Amino acid sequence: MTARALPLFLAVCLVSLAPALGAQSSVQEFRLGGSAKILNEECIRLTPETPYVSGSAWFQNPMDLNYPFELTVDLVLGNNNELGADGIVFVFHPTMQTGYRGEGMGFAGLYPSLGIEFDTYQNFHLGDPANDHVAIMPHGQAHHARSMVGPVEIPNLENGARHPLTISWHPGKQKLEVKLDDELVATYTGDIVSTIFGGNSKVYWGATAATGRKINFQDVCIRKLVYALVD
Ligand SMILES: [Ca+2]
Ligand SMILES: [Ca+2]
Repeated sequence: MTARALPLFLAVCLVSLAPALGAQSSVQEFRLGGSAKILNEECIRLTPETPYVSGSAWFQNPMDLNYPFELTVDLVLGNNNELGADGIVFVFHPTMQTGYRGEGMGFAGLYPSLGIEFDTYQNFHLGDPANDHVAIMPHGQAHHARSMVGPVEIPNLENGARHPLTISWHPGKQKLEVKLDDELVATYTGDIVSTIFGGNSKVYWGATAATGRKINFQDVCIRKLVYALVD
């Protein structure tokens, strides 16, 4: 090899070490549990308008948090504002396991994990505010005294509309951002891989939802998923 050829050789090596980025939008690539059902080509209905049910949709491939990701979906949190519950949580966890349901929305008790909740029902004993809210929460701890970010109160979500949501992770800046309805609603800065997942960067992600005495249909509609594939 000549000296001139060496930089090109190194560049090819670096490219081949980087994982492939996945970008797709198929509801077929989720493992469904509980009440979750495919609604159409874009959307999964996590819960129907039925009391005391819960559903989960886990993306079938893990991703590597050492690389950036950007998950763009629409959330639909039903039509019942006064009589609606409970909300949707995006969960990151080393396996496709779902946590306790009901007010825990499929997230409670799951260790180690990171959850981003879109909560539409006030549970006083969990420190929920009166309004719909967003929070970033560690390890399945549903009480907001433990929240990493929030609860951040937001306008009513239970209006039947699609609410665009982008969750993005920038490992270089150690920054997790949550954008809902084109507003930045939550930002967490920290080393999630080491502080939450004990150094393990390979996690699955999914959306879980539940109803209680109060009910809503709750959907997640896939728009664009960009993430690093795990080797
Ligand atoms: Ca709640
Ligand atoms: Ca509401």
